[in-house]
Amino acid sequence: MGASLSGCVYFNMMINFSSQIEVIPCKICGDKSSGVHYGVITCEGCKGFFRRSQSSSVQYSCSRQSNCLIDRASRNRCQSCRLKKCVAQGMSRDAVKFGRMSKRQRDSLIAEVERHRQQQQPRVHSPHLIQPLVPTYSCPLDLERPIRSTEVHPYLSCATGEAQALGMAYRGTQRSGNSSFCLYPTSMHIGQTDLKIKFRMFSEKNVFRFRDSDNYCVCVCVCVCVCVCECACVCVCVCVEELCASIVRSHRETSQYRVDELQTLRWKIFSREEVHAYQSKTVDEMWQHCAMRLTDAVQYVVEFAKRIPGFRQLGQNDQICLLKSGSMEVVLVRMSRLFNPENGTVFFDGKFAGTELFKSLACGDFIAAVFDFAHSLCALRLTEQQVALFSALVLINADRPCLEDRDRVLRVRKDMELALRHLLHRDNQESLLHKLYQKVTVLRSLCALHIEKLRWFRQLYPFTVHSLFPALYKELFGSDIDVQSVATL
Ligand code: HC3
Repeated sequence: MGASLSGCVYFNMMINFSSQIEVIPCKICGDKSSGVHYGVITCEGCKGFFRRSQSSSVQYSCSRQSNCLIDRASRNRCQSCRLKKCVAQGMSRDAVKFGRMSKRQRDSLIAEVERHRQQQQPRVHSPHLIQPLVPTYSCPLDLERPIRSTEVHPYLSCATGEAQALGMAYRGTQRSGNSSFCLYPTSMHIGQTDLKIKFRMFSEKNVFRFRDSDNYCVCVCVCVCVCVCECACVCVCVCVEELCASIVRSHRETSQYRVDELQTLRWKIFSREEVHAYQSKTVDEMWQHCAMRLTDAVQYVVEFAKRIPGFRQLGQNDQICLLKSGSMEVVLVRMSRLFNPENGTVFFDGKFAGTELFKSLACGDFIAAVFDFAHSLCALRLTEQQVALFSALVLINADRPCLEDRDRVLRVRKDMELALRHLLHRDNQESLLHKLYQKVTVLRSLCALHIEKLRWFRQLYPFTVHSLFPALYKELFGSDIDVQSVATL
């Protein structure tokens, strides 16, 4: 698995590259780079220079020995040597896009970015005790604003008075006005492995806020807890409300469509003629079309994953493993948001479509099963928050066989479970949890069936898959070794 993961160029790119390539200085002059241009990491200046040099009217010559130093200060002194260096570094007019770099170039670039990433791992300035232990959450508050004690967290004002007096039951929720707040002990509390806590006493003084390496705000409370065994122990807690809010925000920001907007579009249904046009496509045309739509949807899921608290802190191979095995499942969860159970249609290509529109895919059983699933998930009438947390739970799955650091994934997974349980508790819908876990099993079999269909299609149309399918789609579903490990989950 490891070897094949290192070939996950597009995942790597999506996860890391956009932000990280620029940490590598321009290969020509050493100035700050702005990305990969003509196949090489360069600054804007060298990019423009190379573009101009490609005009047929341009001829440069060196007045020295053709070995001029090219750096930021001297780069304009000798155009001939600058161009020579561009070419020597591999710049080429044909390699306009990163995607067109050779595999060797891409691999060495990935390795280089990884080297830089490791060299530039930020130093932790937070309290030694807490920082290595707590997961990181994006904070819904404005981080630039100084935090006044009364607004740190509303639960604190309760905690010092009411809650302290009454004690706060484990998993108990403190309600104040419309909002409820709950501190969950994470698995990282100190000196106690049993989490059966009866009361927890905390005060404002014990709340620490700091920024993690991703500049997220982390809110941690160190508090004295009284366990069921009546011993007092010190716990490190994170605010589960913050965790929920962060996941919901990630979901909102990465949803292709807003549910409320789609409600108003329900009348937009494909006409008979339009459906016929889809049905008249050849099998491979329709597969190619759907593969592209599906790939678009997956890209949003990748973005969602990257914003799940704790996901980016996993090893890169594990991030990729989770995405490879879980992104299709999340697409199917998301599909329920765009599904109209009244007429069994899904929002696809700008209008609502029934199963018949996908007829030319020639895998009616799969499409019917996917629609059935959407129907059954819709029947649970999940809120957007619940969909968000369920999606995170589907993705952060410590049972995926390809994982390298299962324990680390498990810790993030536990946070997702806590968050979902907390939300359902708050919504007074705890009975949903079991139903959602049942859906996970259905998702797995749907994805296995999807892979089976792709194998069948690839036998019939190897060229279409090889040459016309999006690279990301192939990386996700196409490699037999990886696919088998996904399919046998
Ligand atoms: C219909 C679809 C699955 C659902 C996809 C949804 C509706 C999911 C929610 C996203 O926000 C938007 C979206 C976009 C694309 C939709 C997919 C297109 C095709 C796929 C079918 C299950 C067919 C699978 C295609 C195949 C066999 C080529 O991989």
